[in-house]
Amino acid sequence: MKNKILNTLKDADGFVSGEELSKILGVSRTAVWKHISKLKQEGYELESVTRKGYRLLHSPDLLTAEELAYGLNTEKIGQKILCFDEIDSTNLEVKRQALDDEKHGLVVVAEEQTKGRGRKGRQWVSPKGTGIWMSLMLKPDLSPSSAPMLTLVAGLAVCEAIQGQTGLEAQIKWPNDIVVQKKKICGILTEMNGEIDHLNYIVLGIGVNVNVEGFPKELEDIATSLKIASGKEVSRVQLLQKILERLEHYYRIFERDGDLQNLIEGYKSHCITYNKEVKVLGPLETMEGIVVDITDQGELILETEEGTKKVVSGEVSVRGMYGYV
Ligand code: BT5
Repeated sequence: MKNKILNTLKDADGFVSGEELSKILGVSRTAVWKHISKLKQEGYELESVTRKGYRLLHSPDLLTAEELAYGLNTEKIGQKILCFDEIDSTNLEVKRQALDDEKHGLVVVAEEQTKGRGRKGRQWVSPKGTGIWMSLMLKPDLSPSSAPMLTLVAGLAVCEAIQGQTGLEAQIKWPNDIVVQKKKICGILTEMNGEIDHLNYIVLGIGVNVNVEGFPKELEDIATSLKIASGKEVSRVQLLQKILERLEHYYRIFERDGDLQNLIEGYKSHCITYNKEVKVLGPLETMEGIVVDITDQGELILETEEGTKKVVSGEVSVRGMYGYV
């Protein structure tokens, strides 16, 4: 009911009388008034004027299912959104949801993560109310080997959403960092559940430092937020919606093609690792060279002194970034 009132006021873009609201919703005017008071308590700024009714002046930037659903322009991704005030990790929650056979496109969002994770069990700092900490469940009709490519698909989507929403230039550090002003603003963690030859589902975790104002000492030199970089507060609701919309668009192309053949040029144009001198910490060896190409499977082609090498995964340091000189 409260949401219906909210959506009616948002759609109206002006005053709606108490009488009209009670008619539309089929409840008494006292009930309408009670819901309005509740909305005010939640941080919505509402003006009430005698004989005119109610008008919505400002919505708080809360990551609630209602706020995120209003105006979201996607068909599958985000058609169900679960929001938590606090959670261990949104990736873990998607896995728990999967036990109930959740559908493709489920999105889990939290205001705060107490055990936010990066790759290889590293920590992801996720302070309350200032970031987008979310995970998606995706069920592509593809083989397990295609899973890592989804990190690149998501990177492209986040990069464009950030640029579109803030005007800041965002770049991708292969494979899973989004970088603004040479510092990390977003990390992506892609996990897979499946068997050797069958993919059950993918958990795509995305963490964006939106309005974070400060970082722990050890991250100060490598991390930034959209607020720090632009000097302005950024709407998490609008950015999250944009990310989901761009992601659905690119995901469709990726699922149709089964690889990145139609996305890789766009990816390269944002990729800070492309055409750069890098050091790769692989599982077996460390390599240095220049990234001369990125394949349709998302692998780096590295020109080294010992010849051309293909990099499928690993930690990549780009010269001039994050303290690598
Ligand atoms: C990542 O790992 O960058 C993937 C991060 C994914 C986070 C999202 S949030 C929603 C979802 N739920 C989760 O539990 N995780 C996902 P990696 O490349 O391993 O980078 C981790 C490293 O980034 C850490 O070791 C720190 O050095 C640094 N780091 C930690 N928190 C950060 C932050 N908020 N901003 C920038 N850098 C950070």
